[in-house]
Amino acid sequence: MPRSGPSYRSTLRSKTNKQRLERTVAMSILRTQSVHASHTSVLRRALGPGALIALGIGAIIGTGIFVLTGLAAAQHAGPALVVSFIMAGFACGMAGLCYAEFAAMIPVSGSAYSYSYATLGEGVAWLVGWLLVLEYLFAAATVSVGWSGYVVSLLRQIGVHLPDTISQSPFTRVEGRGIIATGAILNVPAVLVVAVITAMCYSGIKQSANFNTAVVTIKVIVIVLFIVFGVSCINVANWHPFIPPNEGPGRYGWDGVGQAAAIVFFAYLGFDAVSTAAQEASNPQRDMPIGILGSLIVCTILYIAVSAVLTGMVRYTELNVSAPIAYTLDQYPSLGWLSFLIKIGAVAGMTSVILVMILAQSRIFLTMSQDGLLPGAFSRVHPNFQTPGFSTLVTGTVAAFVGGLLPVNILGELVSFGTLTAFLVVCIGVLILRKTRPDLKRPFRVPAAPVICTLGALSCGYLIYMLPTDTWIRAAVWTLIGVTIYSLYGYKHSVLNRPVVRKTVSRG
Ligand code: ALA
Repeated sequence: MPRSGPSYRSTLRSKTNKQRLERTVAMSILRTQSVHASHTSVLRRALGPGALIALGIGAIIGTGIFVLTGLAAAQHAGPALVVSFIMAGFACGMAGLCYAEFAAMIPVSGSAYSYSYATLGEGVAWLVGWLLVLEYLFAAATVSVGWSGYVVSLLRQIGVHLPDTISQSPFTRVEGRGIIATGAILNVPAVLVVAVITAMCYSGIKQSANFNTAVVTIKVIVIVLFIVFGVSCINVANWHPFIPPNEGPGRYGWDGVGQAAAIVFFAYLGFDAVSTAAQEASNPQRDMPIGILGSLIVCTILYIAVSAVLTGMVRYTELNVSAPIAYTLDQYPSLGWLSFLIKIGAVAGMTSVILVMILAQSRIFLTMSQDGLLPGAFSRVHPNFQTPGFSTLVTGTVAAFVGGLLPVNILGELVSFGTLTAFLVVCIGVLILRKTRPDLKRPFRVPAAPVICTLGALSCGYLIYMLPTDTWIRAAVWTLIGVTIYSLYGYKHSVLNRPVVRKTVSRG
């Protein structure tokens, strides 16, 4: 083939153009946002340290402790469920410290999305933002299904029977048969709870926070009552063998303890939602670390105590039920009164989880829209309520739709995948920013950062690895959809693409 002449030159030119285009695309995906590009707060600053800790506890205690503990103990860890809670709490503690450093330094509503934008570039930031939808929006939907289950059973206890056709998911996943129709039409209670909470989030952060604080008080009191009254019923024989011998992949032994840790990780999820309230905190530099770490510490202590008492009160093999704490209390006639209260506490707990998840998701959408990666409507703020109205309505509508149609087992693990990925990126992000911008004012610093951040990243990586393979496949499909949206919309509309902004873009 001749290496000169017009056709060779044209091939060469088109090759050079292609390389230039590839370079431009790579540079655009890697472009970082200045850490000073924090958006001026358009929301009401109404939250002090107490409200922020309550917000964290509101998002954390819910389905995980009231529903998933039983399955994790009965099928995976046995009495060593306590160890699984410590393992998951350790991963979250490391990530929580990293979130605290970022949230005090960059107090914006975008959470892990904004931190990635400042450190790892727009492409990673978009992906993290997209995966956060799995965490917040899907968690709100997942928990609404759990809420519906508890409310239906409570109503039944007082003589009100809701037909399955309007209180169950129309679809479910059956091992070996895939997703099948159940004959139900819609999970109406799940849709209703999301609709009511969305209306509350739409109409003001102060009301939402007050409601959350009241609900959190109820659920914490109920859990403390369980621990206090349950301790006297512990039979230490139930703790033997502490780690039952392995019976196959993920079933008891250390393998099972790890698998249970990946499952109960869901119970911790939500402390990071505090960081999305940074623009509504009265003094974010001081109060963000207090809110994030305070709520995490309170919940870790409660979880470890609950799992020890639970597995001490009954044999772990009996715990494979949907309401393990209420079931355990039912085995002790003298504690029957507490069983009803536990159900009330569980409903209260799940209500506040849905509330904080909807608040958090709408703030992430708001920030992504302010950056140009989502349409402008998402950053519209309601003139009277000072809440991101459109984002809240979209979040609530999609969550209600998903919660009304799909069962928990299709949604739950995806939520953990999205969250763990965000945590992993935040842990790495702290180390990167310490290197690239050591000069930045850090009101809170992760102690022994290289050790803590590396341990945080490794433990989150381990928990991702422990998630089932089909979750990986579904997450890959979700990521692919995200990449497509970014290439068709975000990439072109990014604020960093606008000439006037480009001048101010720097590495910090
Ligand atoms: N941590 C929250 C719960 O357990 C998501 O419901």
